[in-house]
Amino acid sequence: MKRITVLAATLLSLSAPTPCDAAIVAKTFTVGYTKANDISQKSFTVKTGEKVRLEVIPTETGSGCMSSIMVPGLWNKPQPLVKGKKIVMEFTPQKPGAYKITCAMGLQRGVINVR
Ligand SMILES: [Cu+2]
Repeated sequence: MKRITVLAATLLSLSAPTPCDAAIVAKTFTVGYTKANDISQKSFTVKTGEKVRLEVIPTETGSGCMSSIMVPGLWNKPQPLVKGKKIVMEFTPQKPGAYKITCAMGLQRGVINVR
């Protein structure tokens, strides 16, 4: 008579919820980009002291003047708009105001209103 040993290693993944990025990143915006329409949302409103994550997903590669994006005063490093390459800009506004969303040269394409 053969003995069959069944090793039942059942792991129950019922761990308690842990703090995740959602708790740290208060506000996330995800927008698209095309050459014709630029960013798909152009006006944003956030709160002072609130951490903001602005994601841009280009479906086309930008060219010329508006082929990069930045937010002077909040995100000062121009990011190139490249097809399929997600751009993530994270910042925590410290002062209220209307912050322009621009190209690297400073031409406005949108605004972030910090209340
Ligand atoms: Cu420009």
